[in-house]
Amino acid sequence: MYNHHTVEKKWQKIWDDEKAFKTENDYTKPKFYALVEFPYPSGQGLHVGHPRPYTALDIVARKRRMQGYNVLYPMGWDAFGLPTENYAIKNKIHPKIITKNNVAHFKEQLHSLGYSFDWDREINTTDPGYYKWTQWIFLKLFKAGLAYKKEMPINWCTSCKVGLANEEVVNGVCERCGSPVVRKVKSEWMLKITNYADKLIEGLKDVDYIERVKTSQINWIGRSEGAEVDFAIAGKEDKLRVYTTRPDTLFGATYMVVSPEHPLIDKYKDEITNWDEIMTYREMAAKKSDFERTELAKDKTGVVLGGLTAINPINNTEIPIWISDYVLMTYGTGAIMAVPAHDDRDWEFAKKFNLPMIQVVEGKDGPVDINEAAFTDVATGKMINSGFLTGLSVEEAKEKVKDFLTENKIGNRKVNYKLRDWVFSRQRYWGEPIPIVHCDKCGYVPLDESELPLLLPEVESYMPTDNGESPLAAMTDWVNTTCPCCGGPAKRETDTMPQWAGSSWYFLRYTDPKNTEALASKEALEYWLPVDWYNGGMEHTTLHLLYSRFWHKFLYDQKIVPTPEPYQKRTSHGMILGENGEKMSKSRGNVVNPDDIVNDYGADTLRTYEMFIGAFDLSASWSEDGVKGCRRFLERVWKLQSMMTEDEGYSKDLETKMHQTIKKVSNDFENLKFNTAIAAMMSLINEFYKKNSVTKGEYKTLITLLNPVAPHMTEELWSILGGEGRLYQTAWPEYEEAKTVESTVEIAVQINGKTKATISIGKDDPKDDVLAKAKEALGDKLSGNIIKEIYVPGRIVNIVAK
Ligand code: ANZ
Ligand code: ZN
Repeated sequence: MYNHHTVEKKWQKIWDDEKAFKTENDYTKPKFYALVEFPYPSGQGLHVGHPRPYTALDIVARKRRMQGYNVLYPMGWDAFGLPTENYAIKNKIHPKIITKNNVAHFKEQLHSLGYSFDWDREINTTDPGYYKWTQWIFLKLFKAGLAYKKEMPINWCTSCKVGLANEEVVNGVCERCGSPVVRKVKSEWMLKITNYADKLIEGLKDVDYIERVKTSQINWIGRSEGAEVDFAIAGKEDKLRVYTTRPDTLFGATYMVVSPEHPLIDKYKDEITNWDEIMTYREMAAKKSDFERTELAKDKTGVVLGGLTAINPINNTEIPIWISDYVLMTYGTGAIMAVPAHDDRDWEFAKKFNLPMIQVVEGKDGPVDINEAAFTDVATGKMINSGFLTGLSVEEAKEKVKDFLTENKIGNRKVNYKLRDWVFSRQRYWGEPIPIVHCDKCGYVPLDESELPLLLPEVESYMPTDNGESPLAAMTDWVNTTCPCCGGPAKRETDTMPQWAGSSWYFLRYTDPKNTEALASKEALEYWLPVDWYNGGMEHTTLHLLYSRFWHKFLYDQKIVPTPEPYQKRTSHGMILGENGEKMSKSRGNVVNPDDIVNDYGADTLRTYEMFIGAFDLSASWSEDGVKGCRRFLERVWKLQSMMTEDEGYSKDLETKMHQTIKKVSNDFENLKFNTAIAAMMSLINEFYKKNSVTKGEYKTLITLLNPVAPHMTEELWSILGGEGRLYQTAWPEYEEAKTVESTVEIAVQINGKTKATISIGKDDPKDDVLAKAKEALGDKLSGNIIKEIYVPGRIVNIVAK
């Protein structure tokens, strides 16, 4: 019987002692940098979702090592963040201690799974030696004008008492705790990720990311091309500027809408005839999130601005101005020209308030009925009711009107982005201090680089404050300092960085984790970058993945890193759900603890199971029966010992199958098709069991192929079989293409299209031989006159007879 307890412990110890997976500093070898997202060391420990991506790239890393690559497969801890801080508050333990304990637990669990991480390169974002460089990058951003402070309404989580980035607010509630998010005006550090919007889109052309990651980054950045147009306010100096992606529809603008927060409203306070109504509406709108406001399905609301009207600059028509919350102050100019005939939201609004519609684009057969819905098709029809634009296509009209706007100085071409600058301040304790001081005379002054790391001071209380200040603000000794610029009294910044900071560059640190002079040496970065393969969760596509690409592109512009993109390839795994097909959670009582599986069935079984559970990119439901099935498979591999012959070669009848299996497993591992690779190995051992025999050569090849998936058991078998050295150092098996195709095939022999016999022939046998063999097989069944003999090589024989 195979005993996983002793075998797994034994090999884990040997690998540790031998430093088996220590990455070489040999920069002459071809390199392979495999990366998985480092975990947040939560109090819950590892869950069964973690081993799926970690095992997947462990397989690829192990295979590449066997193919002669110098492999970097590192691991570390993304350890700053709210849950630890919240736990610290509740239990009155320092977050540092909690982090240390959680990391130790996580590490032990990962170790028990036999991953080939190079533990000598372990990093932790909360180590001063690490966050020194996070702060250093922040200073570079600040000096480049990409970090700035801004008074702004932020998303404030009422329970975590912390400002959140837009990305962290999901359907109006805090992504972490589910509590309502309200708006609060605060002065916040911001990073100008918007300066990199175009580069972040462009760069996607040069990398090998799965399609859904690319599309969702592109949509998130939300680049759109259009025009800004100035509408005069009747009888006033001021103009109302709008942003539109459809300037071609200018003749169809029948009213305007400004956001309830639009500054022009306050300016004309005294002239607006229904001020009270406007105020009531504003208060109502302030309570909604952007998400609620722009939801298409939402019933449209609004109030007309009494006493003010606008003039459409293209035809001098006077049109009303409304306020409505479906127009956001944070996008474009906060005002729109409404074209109800051709825009869905404007259409709903116009229907509700009985506003006129003018159709300016027709369908392919002339004007269409706009009574039932807006006509949004832009590809088929021509412009109508549009003065000098009439008769043009939408595309032609767009260009023509943009020229007209520019020439007449009533507008200009304009590109807009959905992407907002990154809110980088957190009013919390457990994060990197921002290395800036504020001096009344000199403003915001960066610390000198020699002062880094700026250590997180010890505090009495981590409690966030109700007024929105960080707990650091209460530490007056730490806060009061001198200005690096003028030497006068100054105050330290008390906000800390968001958790996304440390993870925005961690892949750089792994290349040279102990460097005290630089975030990593030039040589290490030159050699290891870009990361060859990065696998991580879909949920990080518009957060971590975008942020880290931004920092990397900035560091590239600063000539600190040698490549414009950090990751050459990005793939993503599906979730592992409970047995009931629902997300695993304590409240559903369907959580599987990986420690239990390792204990009961072994790490090799858990690894095999998580790879066999289904297509890697799709979510899959846990099944204990499935785990047992994988354990049985491994036992069948183990028991082949009893039927082994001493022949070091492959047996004649299985030669093709052996070459086919090597080919399939090699390719499937590289294409994340672990389940089919394992299935191929299962099918191979079925052949051995059918014959009740396996040669030593076949057995060795099988365990070599299986080694990346089930490293402990296969290593044990290797030593039992007397294999040379260690299996993890053995060369990956080769296959010969020619030997992967069956040399003999079964083909059907037909008379007048009806199959009468089958024969076995050599693929390259000459036609005459095949026909002779076919006729012999038909024997008496063939009668009458043969009219025609057809042979489709390697496929079929058909004899036409009368
Ligand atoms: C007139 C028009 C006619 C529009 C038409 C669309 C269709 P994207 O692609 O997302 O950039 N818009 C502009 N600013 C807005 C704001 N602050 N809040 C809400 N909506 C806003 O969309 C740009 C379009 O969204 C703009 O083009 C504008 O409506 C609206 F047949 O202008 B359009
Ligand atoms: Zn100063």
